[in-house]
Amino acid sequence: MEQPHGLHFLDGMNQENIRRSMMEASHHGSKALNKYLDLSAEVAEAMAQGKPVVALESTIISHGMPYPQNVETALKVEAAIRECGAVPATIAIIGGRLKAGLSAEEIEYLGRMGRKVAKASRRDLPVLVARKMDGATTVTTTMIIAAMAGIKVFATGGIGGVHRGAETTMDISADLEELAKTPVMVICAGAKSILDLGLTLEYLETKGVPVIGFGTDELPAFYTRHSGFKVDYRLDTPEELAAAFRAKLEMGLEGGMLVTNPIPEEWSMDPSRINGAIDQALAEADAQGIHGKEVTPFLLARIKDLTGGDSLASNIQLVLNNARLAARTAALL
Ligand code: PSU
Ligand code: MN
Repeated sequence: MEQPHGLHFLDGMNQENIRRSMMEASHHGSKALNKYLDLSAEVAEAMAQGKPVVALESTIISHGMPYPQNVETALKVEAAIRECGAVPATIAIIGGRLKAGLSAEEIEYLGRMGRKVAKASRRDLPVLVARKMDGATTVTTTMIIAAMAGIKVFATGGIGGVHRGAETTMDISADLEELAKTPVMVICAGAKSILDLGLTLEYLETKGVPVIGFGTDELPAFYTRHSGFKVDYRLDTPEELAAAFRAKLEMGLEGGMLVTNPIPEEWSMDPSRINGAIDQALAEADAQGIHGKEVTPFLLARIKDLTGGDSLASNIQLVLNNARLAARTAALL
């Protein structure tokens, strides 16, 4: 696969031209299911042939990791999915088009733009599309676009949830609502303790979202394998994940399924160190009055800085681990 371009990739080029050429390139061979949706040629072909496809989000690229590791990771994750015999469909909004399947240039573009790209949740879609803008998709919008494209399995790092202090801020991620209504299996490494994990599980229970531990009875806490909270069910194989999700779909039960896959032991972090960084980041966010959609990106960036980049290395490994499980599971659906 082509490596990300060097630092000069966007220099001196008019952004509008780049966007137009990217759109023309990916209009080719795309099969429109929804008039706003474009599948890449590779994803369209895989869907037509019934090959396994795994959706990937793009906010993790633009807002979740720094450049250039974000682009390198996104390409590595795609390669890992291909090695497992599935086709990756990285999802984003480019020039107002909903995209399932990005080119390496589009991934580079989102990675370079970073937090200048709109972080697009469900409420952002109408205006971004009407204005022909770009947007990086969160778990929520990646699920929406994956479902439009007919993709059933989605791998990411962490999901949004009920924030600590939500009883006064009402900061509850739209990701939880989407899991309640959109039929996509989301494979993640649990949730970071920037969230209130107990309240997040209560919310998911109310909304009827199954929370599965892959090979564990305990909800993993993203950087670590332990949170002290139990999952609803432990399933041990991709076959069991596929069977449970198929049963859900065939019963006509709306909504998705949350699979939490613990970070591999060798990459898990020391809990007291990571929790110290999380507590400090939370205190800084509070002192600086960070709120709304800025909260999660602010915390992710601060945690990375406070751990001297170690959290980034763990983050990359857990995403790869989730991508491989997603590819194996998608092959069974
Ligand atoms: N948690 C992570 N990494 C991420 C995100 C969350 O560990 O990159 C991103 C995902 O795109 C998720 C979004 O859907 O943040 C949630 O944002 P909010 O809390 O504003 O709903
Ligand atoms: Mn929020």
